[in-house]
Amino acid sequence: GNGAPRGGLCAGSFIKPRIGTRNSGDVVQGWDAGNDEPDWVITAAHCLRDKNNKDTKTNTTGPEQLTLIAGTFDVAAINRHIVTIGQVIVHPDYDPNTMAHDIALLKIEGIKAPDEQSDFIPRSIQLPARHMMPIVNRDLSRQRVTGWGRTSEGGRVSENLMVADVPLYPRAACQEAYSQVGGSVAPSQFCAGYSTGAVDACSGDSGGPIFFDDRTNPVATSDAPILSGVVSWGFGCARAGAPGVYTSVSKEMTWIEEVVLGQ
Ligand code: 4AZ
Repeated sequence: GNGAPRGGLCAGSFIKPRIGTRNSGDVVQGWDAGNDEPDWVITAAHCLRDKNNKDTKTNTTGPEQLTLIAGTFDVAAINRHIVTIGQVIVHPDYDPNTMAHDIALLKIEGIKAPDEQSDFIPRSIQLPARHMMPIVNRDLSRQRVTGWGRTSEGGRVSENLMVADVPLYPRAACQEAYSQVGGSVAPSQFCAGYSTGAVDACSGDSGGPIFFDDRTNPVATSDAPILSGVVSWGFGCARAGAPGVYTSVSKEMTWIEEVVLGQ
């Protein structure tokens, strides 16, 4: 996660592209949750835009304005990694009005380990392959969202990482619900939550991951966690009929690979 003292609190996910070769010599691309240091952070575009500045050429937060911490569940812990960012890349089609393409990439310059031994080392989460929906063989009734955001609407942000499990919300019902409050849900977004509310992401969780983690699901086949979405927005938090809205990572893979693999 990252905490910017002068701006808002947001979260993010580490990724690392892995380019290798198969026996045949074909180049294959993968997005492994590897042991190597991550190269990039995926977060939300709205975490990096100054709302008071409407000039899209100048309103993006610069790398030097970001404080990014990692390797800890407790944001106040001293044994945390400090991540320096070299480049901030906001999705070119990010629309602050509809929140479409609310996604950004941060190029990692370096990761400084704490002097005190930390409990956790920064690792990356697996991304879906290009054009492949991340939902193959995954349990749609249960995706896991994490963050240090508010623990209730209007409540306080959390010092410790919080976890919530939410089901995919039917697209038509989500579009219908948000059209009534003047919002919209684009094809590059999806909704998750219960129709009765009660479990949700909230402000401060933005930019962080929603992912399939079948390792923690007793009724699913076990596999590596895979990032399915980025926490983006919602009408309040945990309200009935107002699920969380997420940027779909699988729908953004063409752009991500373009940036990260330089294609
Ligand atoms: C926010 O303000 C925000 N209930 C993030 C997620 C949700 C609502 C608001 C989802 O960043």
